[in-house]
Amino acid sequence: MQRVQVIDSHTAGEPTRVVVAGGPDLGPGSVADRCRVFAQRFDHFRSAVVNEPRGSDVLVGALLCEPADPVASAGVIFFNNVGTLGMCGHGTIGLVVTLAHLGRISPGDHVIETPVGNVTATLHPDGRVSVRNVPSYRFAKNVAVAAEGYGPVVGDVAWGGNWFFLVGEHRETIAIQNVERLTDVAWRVRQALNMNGITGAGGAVIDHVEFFGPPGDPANHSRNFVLCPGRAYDRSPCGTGTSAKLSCLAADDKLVPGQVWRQEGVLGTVFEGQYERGADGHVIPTVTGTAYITAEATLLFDERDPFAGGIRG
Ligand code: PYC
Repeated sequence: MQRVQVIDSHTAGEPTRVVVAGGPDLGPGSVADRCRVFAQRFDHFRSAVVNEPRGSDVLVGALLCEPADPVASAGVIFFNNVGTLGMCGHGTIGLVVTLAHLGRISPGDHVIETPVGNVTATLHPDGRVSVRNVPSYRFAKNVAVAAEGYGPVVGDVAWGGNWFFLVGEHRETIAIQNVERLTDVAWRVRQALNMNGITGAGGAVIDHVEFFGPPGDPANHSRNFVLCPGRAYDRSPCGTGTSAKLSCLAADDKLVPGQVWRQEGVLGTVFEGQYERGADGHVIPTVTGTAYITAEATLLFDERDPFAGGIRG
């Protein structure tokens, strides 16, 4: 019987499950190196932690690791129902609140090593967390794609720690009552991108699709719907998706450095974003949100259980 200790939380409605003990030995190397080992050799562990019957499609896992970079106080590998993620904004907020819950960190700045670079998380005295993300940028503007059964869609391709296709003009209503249709449309867009060879830099697969619409609350600037790689939608405004959005706003001169962008997600929860200018036309986004602990648990993987490795779609 394998025992895996986890702490669950949600950030603006989106769940994170941090593996704090019982994870696989990934050997030496950077977190990026160990993420490759995790993806190649421990996919059953990924699936066992986040998929049914112990989890669900929406759950994002976070494997806490020793950092290789001496400036970092923790390392993390994020994963979901279908694979690993580069970075995860809501997950980093959940991780920081988890580490505070365990008494391992105090308010202040904490460097966290991720597979796509270091991020700095600030735990504020009131419990909010700001994540200074990896450099983000718009890769391509106004890219047209024909989604099967839907028609042409125009969007921007941007990096915010994961690859996004951001659609501002469409005929959809961004509302929780409409998530099944939004999921269907966004999935068609994603398939069309992939089938037409539309990628991020270096041929990277665009695996997140983001639709924007007017906010429900006039105090905010926009509402989004984000479809994640495994066809689950993000219940939060998506930290890496908000970072990608900030890079597009900066590229269009619609937001100046330090100006706050209040991004609502489909549930109406909010991340506050702002950016600094980085090198090579990139921006350094900072995204702020709140997470709450929902469970402390020990997962049991019984070798006799046919679903010990989770139910894979
Ligand atoms: O908050 O960056 C994020 C995220 C990515 C996938 C789900 N949430």
